[in-house]
Amino acid sequence: MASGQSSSTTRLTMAQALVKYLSVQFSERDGKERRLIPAIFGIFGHGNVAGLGQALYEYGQELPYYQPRNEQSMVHTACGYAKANNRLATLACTSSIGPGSTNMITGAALATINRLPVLLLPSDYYATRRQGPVLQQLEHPISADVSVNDCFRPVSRFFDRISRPEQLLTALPEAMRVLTDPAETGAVTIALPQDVQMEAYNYPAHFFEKQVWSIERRLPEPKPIDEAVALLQLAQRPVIIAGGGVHYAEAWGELQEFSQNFGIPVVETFAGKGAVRKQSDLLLGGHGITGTPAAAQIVGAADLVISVGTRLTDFTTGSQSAFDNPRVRFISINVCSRDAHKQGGLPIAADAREALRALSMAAAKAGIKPRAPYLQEVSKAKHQWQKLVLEEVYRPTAGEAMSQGELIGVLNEESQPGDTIVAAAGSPPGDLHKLWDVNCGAACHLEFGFSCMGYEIPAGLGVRMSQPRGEVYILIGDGTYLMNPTELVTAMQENLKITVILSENHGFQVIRQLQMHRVGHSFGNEFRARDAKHQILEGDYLKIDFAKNAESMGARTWKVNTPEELRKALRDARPETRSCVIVAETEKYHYAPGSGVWWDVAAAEVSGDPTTENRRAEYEEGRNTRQRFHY
Ligand SMILES: Cc1ncc(C[n+]2csc(CCOP(=O)(O)OP(=O)(O)O)c2C)c(N)n1
Repeated sequence: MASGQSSSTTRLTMAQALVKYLSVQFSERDGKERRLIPAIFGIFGHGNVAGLGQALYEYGQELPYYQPRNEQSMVHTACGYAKANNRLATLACTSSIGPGSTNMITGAALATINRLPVLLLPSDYYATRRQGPVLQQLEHPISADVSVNDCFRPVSRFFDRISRPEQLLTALPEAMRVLTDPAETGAVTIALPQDVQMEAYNYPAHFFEKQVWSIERRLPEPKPIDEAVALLQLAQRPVIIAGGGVHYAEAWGELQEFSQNFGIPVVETFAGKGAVRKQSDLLLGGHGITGTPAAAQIVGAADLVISVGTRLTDFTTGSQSAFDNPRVRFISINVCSRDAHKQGGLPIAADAREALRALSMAAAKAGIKPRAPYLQEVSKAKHQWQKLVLEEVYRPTAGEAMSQGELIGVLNEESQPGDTIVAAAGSPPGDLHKLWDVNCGAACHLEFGFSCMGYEIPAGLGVRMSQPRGEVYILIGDGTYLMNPTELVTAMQENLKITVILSENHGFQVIRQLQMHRVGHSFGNEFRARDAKHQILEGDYLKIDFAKNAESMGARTWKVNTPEELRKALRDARPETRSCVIVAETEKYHYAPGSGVWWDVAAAEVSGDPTTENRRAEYEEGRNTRQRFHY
């Protein structure tokens, strides 16, 4: 027993101890404390109703319970909440055994891939095994201790199974440590065998005393800072790629100062969208496959790429084709050493805010100055792109329905400081990455690490739980809406207002666009009936009344066809207290202008179809002429 700890104990079930423990965990950063896990979502079944369900009923005063419609969704809500809180707080999720648990696996993968903390509490088989195989148990033929929950292992940053109640004493502190470690965080899964949840143990009383987990700001070592300054001195064309780490470290001001003081343009990843918050001539917007041509041009010619808080996925590196300058060097600032070492660059394993501060001081001391001709070039690229947006993207095209670009233009104009826009899959996140202008003051919440269809509405609830005022806009395609609209019910139940803008273009059109590039034929991506003659899905477009569907769950709805109607609906929706769904008809095959960045999606190597053969030839040409490896 540690000194100062009393020997008194409290007799509780494992589930009761878990609830009491979570109720007194706090996080702290920069002197500010907050509850680490202020609420729990869950769907009960035989695996948790008499265990964790009973514990929440008796001891859950400080851990309010929320009821979602689907276990996958509740993990998305927790991720949305964690992202909106810059990873300083998250939610817990409890599910029953079997399908309830496995429904959470997609959410776990999303959390871990996006480096977002979530605490998952799937129920598990009977630890005693006295009762023989129970309902929903896997019964693995050669590994008797394996359950479906073992599927969480590869998608969790920490996994444990509590087969004795006292194991909580070591499992929970480790779970909290991982959740609050910026380099390790992700899904933390504690599987709870159904019988052990109800078993009692004499827990030490101090286990239930308030505990504060400090979220570290890892300081950079002086050596890589000096080396980075030496690279900056040599660089003629530096560029910064800003990732989600800028948000999580709340390094917005430091990033803008560093960029401004030394004349270094900034481009953004999806997670980094909005990293530069104030008007800046040096901000070139989203970069990569769905980025702006201005960003692609400047990154392509850069001789020094400074990544800040990004994992550098293929959408950013253009599958390693985006950095054309043969002398390009890389610096990577990242709290996660693995990410800092990517691209064979100079790693600065540190918190983004601390590293940018140190780098700024060292660069100023070394006399680094902006280079005027480079700044002119950057400014020219930016203004050409802005002109194209105003003259082409935000203008109607005769004979066509409203484009998604026009829709985003209106939404951007109607957004206000304090609003948040959420998107995750299909063309909406890509178009927002390219077009959304953060100068309206609204936050842009893009999940593109997993790009999971169905994240948007539940994540919007998580955003709303942390943002009581302002609109929470959710931009989704019709395909994504159909995959997971039901958290609208939770929105009504909890009075968590969200405003969904549904872009109705009659199918998985973003995938059809890719299909036309890499196959050359449309197949299986549009929402069309089976054609009687050819027996394929090329018949009439399906008639789906999305507004009625949303109305049935209690939302106020609009159907709009023009930018003016959309603007009016957005204005009507703002003062509305209920959740709103605006269904906007958009043009099927009208896309925003490309960035010119290549993406490695191969076409079939052999085919009897000349169109597909041509696509393969184009693909090989791209791969052979554009892709390079950096190590
Ligand atoms: C859960 C999930 N399944 C499949 C995909 C692959 N996928 C990416 S975008 C997309 C189509 C999205 O359709 P929609 O929401 O209508 O958007 P649009 O195509 O109109 O942009 C699909 C199927 C995915 N990202 N997530």
